[in-house]
Amino acid sequence: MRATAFDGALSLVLLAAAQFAPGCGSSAQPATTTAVPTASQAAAAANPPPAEQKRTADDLARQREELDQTVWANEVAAQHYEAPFVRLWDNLRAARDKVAVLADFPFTELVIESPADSVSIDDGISVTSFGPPMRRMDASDWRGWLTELQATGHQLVESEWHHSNFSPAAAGKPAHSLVSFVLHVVNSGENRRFVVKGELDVEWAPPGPSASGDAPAPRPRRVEARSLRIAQRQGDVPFKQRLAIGSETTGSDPRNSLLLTVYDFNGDDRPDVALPDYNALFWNEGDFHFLPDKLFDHPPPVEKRGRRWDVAAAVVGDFTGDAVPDLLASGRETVFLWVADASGRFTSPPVTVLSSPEVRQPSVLTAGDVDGDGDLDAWLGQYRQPYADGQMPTPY
Ligand SMILES: [Ca+2]
Ligand SMILES: [Ca+2]
Ligand SMILES: [Ca+2]
Repeated sequence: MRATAFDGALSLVLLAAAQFAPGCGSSAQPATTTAVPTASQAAAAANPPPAEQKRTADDLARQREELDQTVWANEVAAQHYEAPFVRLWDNLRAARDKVAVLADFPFTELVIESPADSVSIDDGISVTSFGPPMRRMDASDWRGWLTELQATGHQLVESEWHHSNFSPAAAGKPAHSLVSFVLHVVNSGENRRFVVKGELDVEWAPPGPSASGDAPAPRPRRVEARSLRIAQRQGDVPFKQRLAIGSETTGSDPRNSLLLTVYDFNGDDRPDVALPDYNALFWNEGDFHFLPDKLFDHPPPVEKRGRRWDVAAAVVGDFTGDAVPDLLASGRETVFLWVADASGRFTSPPVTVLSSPEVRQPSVLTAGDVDGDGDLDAWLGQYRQPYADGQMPTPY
């Protein structure tokens, strides 16, 4: 089917098939279409008698406990063992003296590969890979090495740590973890930046006795850093700020904007900048000059919060088939389409495309011809509430 001019009956396909579970992809499940209950059914379901509520809660708690001890047992153990790395990451983020935090990380033996090959890639960046021989350190060597790095001007700016694999202790073999990490290090004196990536193979010490009766805190016995790569570059940072769009043009601080939309709205081959949630448009006049303007003549009729529309997602695309890009945007409960006029301006009031209850907590909106019939379809991803409708995120 060829795209036709917009006639008020927009053939928008909203695929709400990917509602997101918080924090963990493995809990995500495709949403299914369900019948909407009547108001009285919904009220009865939401307010069962207190005794029944307690029974339901007790059942759910018991079910969770059973699953944690069976299906999720390794996951629960993995969460227990990763605690030292979670604490390390939290402390590094909070600390000014990041070296002191690293120096305090408990372990018995640390094994690190040695620098091997180095290759130059684009933009003056060199990448060093590591390999044998292995260098062994105890806690005292480790602290000395960190002090040396600090004395020569190296500063840890930020880091990431992810527990990517866990093997529980079995058949006399200790528990093992694989932790991937990234360190961003700067040496201001040398105007040099480093990105260190690698994996830590962690052998956990056998759990000792615990005075409190709780499971004792896990402690790494041997930590082997491997697959190390260090990318480094000397020189000024290549990106420099050339433009700041301030509150004088948007009425409030646009740093709170959830949406930055870059698109050539008037077809002059210069990309323009729009903040749909601030009803702001900046026409690109070339050489980093941007002329502030309103994006919509008719801003969203509802869901205003302060001077900003509480828009969750937006996408630019020609939904009407006249070769002029339109703008589809979703608030918390309504999806609107602004149909552009021939000059690319949004002068007409928006059309309501979809509203609650189908629109619940939209997070992302994109478009493409999903069904291959020649017109543009839209895809709306929505946040999936934990604990809603009996859904439990355990063990996450
Ligand atoms: Ca333009
Ligand atoms: Ca259009
Ligand atoms: Ca289509």
